[in-house]
Amino acid sequence: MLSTPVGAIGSGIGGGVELTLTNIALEMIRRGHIVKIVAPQGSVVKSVPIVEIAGESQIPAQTQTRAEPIVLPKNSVLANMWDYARQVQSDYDVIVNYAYDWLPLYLTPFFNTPIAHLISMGSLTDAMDSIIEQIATNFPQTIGVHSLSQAQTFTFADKCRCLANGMDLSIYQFCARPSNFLAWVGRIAPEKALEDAVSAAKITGIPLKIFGVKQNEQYWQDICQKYPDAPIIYRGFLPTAELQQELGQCRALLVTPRWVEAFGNVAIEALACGVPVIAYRRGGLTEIVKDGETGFLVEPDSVDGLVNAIKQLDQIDRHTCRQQVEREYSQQAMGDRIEQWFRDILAGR
Ligand code: HBI
Repeated sequence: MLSTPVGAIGSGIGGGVELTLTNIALEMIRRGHIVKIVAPQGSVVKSVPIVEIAGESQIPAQTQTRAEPIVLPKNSVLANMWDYARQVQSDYDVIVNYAYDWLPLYLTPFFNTPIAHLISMGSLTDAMDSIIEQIATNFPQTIGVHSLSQAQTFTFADKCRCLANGMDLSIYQFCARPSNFLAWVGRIAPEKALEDAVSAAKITGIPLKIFGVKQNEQYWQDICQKYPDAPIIYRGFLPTAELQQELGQCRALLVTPRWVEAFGNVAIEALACGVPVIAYRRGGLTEIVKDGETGFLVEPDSVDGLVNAIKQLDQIDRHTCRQQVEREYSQQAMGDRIEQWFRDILAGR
């Protein structure tokens, strides 16, 4: 399993992919498979063997324009990770790629061992779209995505395999009676539109707890200057065990993506704690939040929509939130989907 080259696992820079890779690795080991993770130097994943690879990080794809050419820094960690994979490929049945990058996709035909690509974001650049389409066409079933809406950002949605996502729910404690807080969780960057959640907190007067890496410091400063008296509490990037403990105490999680969120791990984490999700009707979240049952889907980019939904939170039964993730997004449910994916790829060979 080759991780994202944008940062070490555990740094938070890899966003949801870090959690997704770790959860799948642990679940495959639980099912008796032998798993090795290949990741940038400094990566830490408890109880999974890791090969750490040195080299320069890849530029985050979401900061690039559509026409951006493929760029590999000298001594690229991505290139080094895939040279390692080339050398050891015959020891494995399947290689799983978690990077949203051109190189692993381009290398697929050069490998003897089949490669399963878990594409973690929607369409971002022309170069990525065309190489993903090429592999989706020539290596059927090998392009995995997290949601139908993510697949639909590509012209070849029908060639994508929808896997949803899943996580170890045992580390998420259900909280029946919350305190008077709202929550926002994610990489603090423009595409995640934290400012809308801050604005809703200011209007409702309900304090907003903010969790996540300040990936864009200037963006954070701009929000603090624009909303100096908003009731916000920055809690930093917490390990999952601590995050879920505080998240569970909140009345709702606000998810305010400006872009098509491929899935919405944070929404699953909140629901697992019994926390309703109020999200823009955009991207993978529309396939997770059951409007009026486990939260609310509101008009994208509408702060008023967020505020109105916050006022209706008493309608939501927090037990329903936990029950939904147990049914659809447990480690076991995801493990079944992943194992079947690998089997179909091997059968297709
Ligand atoms: N950018 N180039 C590149 N490669 C990745 O693997 C990558 C990225 N940006 C964001 C990212 N991965 C993850 O944080 C999201 O897919 C969750």
